[in-house]
Amino acid sequence: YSRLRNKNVFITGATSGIGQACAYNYAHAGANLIISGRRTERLEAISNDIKSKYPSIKVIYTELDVRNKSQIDKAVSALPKDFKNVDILVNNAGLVIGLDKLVDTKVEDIDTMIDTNVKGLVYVTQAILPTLKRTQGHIVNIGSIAGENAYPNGSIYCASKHAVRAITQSLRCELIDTDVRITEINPGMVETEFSVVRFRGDEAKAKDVYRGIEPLKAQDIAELVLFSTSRPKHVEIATMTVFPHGQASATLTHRK
Ligand code: NDP
Ligand code: 8X3
Repeated sequence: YSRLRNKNVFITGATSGIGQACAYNYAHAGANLIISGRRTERLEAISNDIKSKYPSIKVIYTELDVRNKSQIDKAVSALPKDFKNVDILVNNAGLVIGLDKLVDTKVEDIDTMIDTNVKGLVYVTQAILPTLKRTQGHIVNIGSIAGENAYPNGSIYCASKHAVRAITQSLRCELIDTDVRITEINPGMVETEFSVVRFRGDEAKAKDVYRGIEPLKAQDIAELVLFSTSRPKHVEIATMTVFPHGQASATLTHRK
């Protein structure tokens, strides 16, 4: 990972799960960090912890709701001088709410998923892409197996991740004559706060998602994010799909 040393990495949704694991892994590799999310107390705690563990790197945090375009534009233009040249953008912020049939899905849940997973990713990308063109940068979009397969009671989340896939592919075409690379990583089951959010805080229901299977850990995905962004300039990893052993599609699992 020596190519990552002194790079500036901007991570959305770094307060938990995959985004948080990416932050620690990039710090370990000697990259500087701009971590973001809505829960500032967590951002503060994580950035203090990273600073104490990795005193040679620079870390700042910025409160960011990816649904809020003007907040994003302000945060990006207010980046301090040392952090202005973002080299790597990890579009990780995302969520699922509920496991409901299409007809029963509440309007506010539809809006939350589409606004966060699709529009938020687009807004952040629009704000940072001009910089990435200057820095010969890299975008990593965290998609999902739900962007490759669709499953019952997941229509809106699946649609949002199919959109991430389409946006990634369109952008790769648009960026072909630039030095910006773009990678999509599509995980299967990863045990994070994802299912707790899906089931509105019901920890037992969330735990049951991973019954009889050893799920992926946030660390497993962070390793792929670092791998994909540390290849030589001529190597562009387009898509990585990754399952825990025992999962073969969004719906096919073998539980022991
Ligand atoms: P977590 O719930 O642990 O983390 C989600 C992160 O997204 C949090 O840091 C949260 O921060 C942030 N987030 C949510 N909404 C917003 C918002 N409006 N603005 C800014 N940040 C937001 O889940 P994961 O780590 O698992 O999820 C990360 C990504 O991985 C998501 O895109 C998810 O769809 C994807 N994924 C997850 C899988 C899994 O099985 N866990 C499988 C496939 C893909 P905060 O609340 O502080 O804003
Ligand atoms: C998370 C994977 O299958 O729970 O993106 O939707 S799934």
